[in-house]
Amino acid sequence: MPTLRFVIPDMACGACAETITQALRSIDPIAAVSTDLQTKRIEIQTNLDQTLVIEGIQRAGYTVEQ
Ligand SMILES: [Cu+2]
Repeated sequence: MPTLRFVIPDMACGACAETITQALRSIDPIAAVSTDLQTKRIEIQTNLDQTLVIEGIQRAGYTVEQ
């Protein structure tokens, strides 16, 4: 699966990371999501289109930087 990488500046704690991970799993149940709170980076392995992934994160309430 392709890997998408973004920066999420507002991802401040584990609860944020969990909220975002759940939001992504709801649109792709087999997505592999890894987050790094230090660098605010997220890595998502998914076959979904990048636009859908960004929208999913934004719908969860977070800003996405590429
Ligand atoms: Cu948080």
